[in-house]
Amino acid sequence: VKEAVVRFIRDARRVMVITHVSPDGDAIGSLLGLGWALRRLGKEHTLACADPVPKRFTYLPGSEAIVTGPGPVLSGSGEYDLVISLDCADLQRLGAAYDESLAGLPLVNIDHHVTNTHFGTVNWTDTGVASAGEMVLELVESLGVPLDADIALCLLNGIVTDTRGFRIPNTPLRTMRAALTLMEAGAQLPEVTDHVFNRRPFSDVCLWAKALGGLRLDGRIIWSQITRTMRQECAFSENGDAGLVNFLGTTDEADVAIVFIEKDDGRVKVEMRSVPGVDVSAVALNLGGGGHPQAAGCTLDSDLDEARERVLRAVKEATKGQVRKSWSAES
Ligand SMILES: [Mn+2]
Repeated sequence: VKEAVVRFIRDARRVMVITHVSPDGDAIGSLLGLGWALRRLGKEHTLACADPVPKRFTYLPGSEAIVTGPGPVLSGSGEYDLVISLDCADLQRLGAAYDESLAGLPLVNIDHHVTNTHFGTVNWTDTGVASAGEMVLELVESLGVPLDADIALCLLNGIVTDTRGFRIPNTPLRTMRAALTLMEAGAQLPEVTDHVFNRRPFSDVCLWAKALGGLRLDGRIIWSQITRTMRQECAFSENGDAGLVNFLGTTDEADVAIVFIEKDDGRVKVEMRSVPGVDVSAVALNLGGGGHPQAAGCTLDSDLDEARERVLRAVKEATKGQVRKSWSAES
């Protein structure tokens, strides 16, 4: 399948590359890494995302060239001959960046999520890697593009984000090897780690303070919610949870952490994390979302109260009988 992807890219003249809404460090990193590779190949291209690049990733080379929303992302996009989707489990996650003018074009789907719906003309999915960044690294090698420090930095940003700094269980050894390759090419791991984990604006901390005020522990589920009012009061301009769900996921007494986020359009975004042994990806998929066994999410067309009740019920049902894996157990 990768060979087919390489062929599509080689044959293309103008490429539109899109990553998912509410972009994380792997979305932005893999988008920019592939962008640099296309530039080295002399391919005209546009890098797009429906939501703005989070501030902590603007240190990545080329990030200012990413075309973003809110609102319509593209205009007059008729001249493209190939669309590439990166780090995206389904078509809806491309959001407003995948507009009607692109719908007739071949679509290459490059992703590592278990819940990928194979929505592309070509679907290169690999659930054996931790990040889309690693898939782009393979692509860079297959395309014969020399790996330079710019590409390496962007792709390492993806790996570090999706492995949470090499801390998630079952980080494949090949992921560690890919990281080493990127470091040998000039990417600085401390620089990436600092930007991904050690930087947050006051608006994030303010939001945590407000959200933690309504914290609940319900059985083995810890949850909290972020309202529109909280975001306004903290001048928090993004649609995410500022990483709160990862923090809640560290609670000893909980197996599942959930943050309910009231979006500007009134819908509710649900972020879920779970301990190894407990799977939240199936629940997310059932509710129209997707993700990984230990990190998944969805967006619901209902108010906060209704969304919360529905999700809590579904998670309790789905995780019944599942138990936290202990470190001595064979993984
Ligand atoms: Mn990813």
